[in-house]
Amino acid sequence: MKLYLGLDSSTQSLTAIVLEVNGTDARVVFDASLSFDEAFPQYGTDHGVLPSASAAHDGADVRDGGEAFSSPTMWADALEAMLTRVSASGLDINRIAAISGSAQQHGSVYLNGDAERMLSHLDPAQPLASQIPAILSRRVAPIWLDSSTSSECAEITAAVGGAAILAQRTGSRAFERFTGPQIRKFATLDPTGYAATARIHLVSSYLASLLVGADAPVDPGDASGANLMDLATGHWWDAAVDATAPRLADRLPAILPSWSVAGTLSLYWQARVGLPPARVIAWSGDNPCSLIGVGLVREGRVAVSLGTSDTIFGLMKEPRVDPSGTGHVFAAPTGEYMGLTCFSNGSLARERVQDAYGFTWTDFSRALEITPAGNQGRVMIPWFEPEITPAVAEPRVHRYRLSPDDAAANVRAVVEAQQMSIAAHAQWMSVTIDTIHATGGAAANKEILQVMADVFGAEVYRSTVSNSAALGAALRAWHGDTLAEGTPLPWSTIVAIAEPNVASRISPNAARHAVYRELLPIYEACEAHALGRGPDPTAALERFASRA
Ligand code: XUL
Repeated sequence: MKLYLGLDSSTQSLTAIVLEVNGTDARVVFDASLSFDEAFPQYGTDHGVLPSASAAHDGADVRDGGEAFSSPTMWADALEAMLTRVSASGLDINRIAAISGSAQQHGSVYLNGDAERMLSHLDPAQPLASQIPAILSRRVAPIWLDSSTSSECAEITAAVGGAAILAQRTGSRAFERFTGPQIRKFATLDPTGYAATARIHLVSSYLASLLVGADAPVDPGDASGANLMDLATGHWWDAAVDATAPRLADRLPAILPSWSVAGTLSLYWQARVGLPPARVIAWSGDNPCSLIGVGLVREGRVAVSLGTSDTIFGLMKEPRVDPSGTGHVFAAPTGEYMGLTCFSNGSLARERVQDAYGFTWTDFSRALEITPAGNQGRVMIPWFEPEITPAVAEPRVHRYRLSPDDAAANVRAVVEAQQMSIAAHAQWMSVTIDTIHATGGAAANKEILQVMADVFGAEVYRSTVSNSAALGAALRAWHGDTLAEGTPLPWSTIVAIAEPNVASRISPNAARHAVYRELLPIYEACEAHALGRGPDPTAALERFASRA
């Protein structure tokens, strides 16, 4: 029975999952995580991010606020620690046939001209991390939490002919955290550092390069988080590459399909931790890997993650693009596409309402139970924090026909607003959603999931997968290995392990779904009004409240 290793280098931690595969059955036989802050205090990270003082590195690269960096050396340290753990796990590691990985998207790692040669000659007598500084042309890596590149976004957008063209070609308008604007900022503010850079990797392709001891490709899934790839062709898009930085094309890795074999686990790892010469399948971003890890390999199934922020994502057969410019289209590891839209007022907004009334989660659920669907036309627009979707810089909570004193109605209002907002802002995907896999902390709340089912008119299942990105990486390793062996398995077989438990199913109620179908356009009118783009919707809400 073969083993497949999936790694997930996220913002705060490195996770490894090992699958044991028997024919078409897979089971998890190893699952471990290490937190960067706890395991590597010497880097001084806070939730995986370097403190700004230490990020005030080489002098040239510091500008006002919004910057977020992490350490490529720390990620390498974590990789070695985790592979050592896998090796010492008691598993028969010689059965590891393939390894793949997932990484936080958008982050970039800058390697110098010696890197490729040095990666192929790593010294197994020395820890990996001690050999990393010599291959870097930039000590730190900007990551997705960085919001400091607004001017670069504007410059790139103008140079390619506008936001609509950039979104149409690359899947997203320019976003501060995306790799292209980050590269432009480095090239502009530190031209010497940029000149010394021979290769710019994404976090995913950097870590894959460390495994194979060579320059690994990036996959289309992660490359589509760069504002640099032509989504339709899966190649770097010359216009965006040229608009971003001088001679950037020479510095970007090759883009190869997600299932490509990037190489073999290098002699360094074989000698240092005793792992076998397993195939290394191209790494991808955490969102494309999660798509697989949650089992979303057909259009119509989406995941809604109720975490710190709320996110909806799902497979799309065609690369449709969000005309409002808030959603993203990434390439999917299946060779298709995925849509993703993120909302920042997730758990935080739910908790703010809970705290305002001194409610426990039981009280919160009870409030949902005793209030009717549609909340009698009482609506909240819950922008407690700046919102990503729709873009709202100045946070403010808006209430329509809703008294702040009515605790139960406010609980229902926040939950209904979140679900209607997710539904409204997922319409651009043009996917008929029949099944939702709910993940994240708040998915434990059955009453919230009932509102979700009723708003979407879809079956909702609580996903039991705890680290969907690492599981997705392990499943991609399995899939890539079967292809390389000439015995490919269909994706539906590969993701069977992620199938949620039927017992967790929550079905929509037809009458309540009809209420939300009527309310949704009025909710959108409330949002437009709150954004200052539409008339006061109170009269429409009065009519809604007095119906039947
Ligand atoms: C997606 C995004 C995050 C990162 C970090 O666009 O910025 O989900 O991938 O996990």
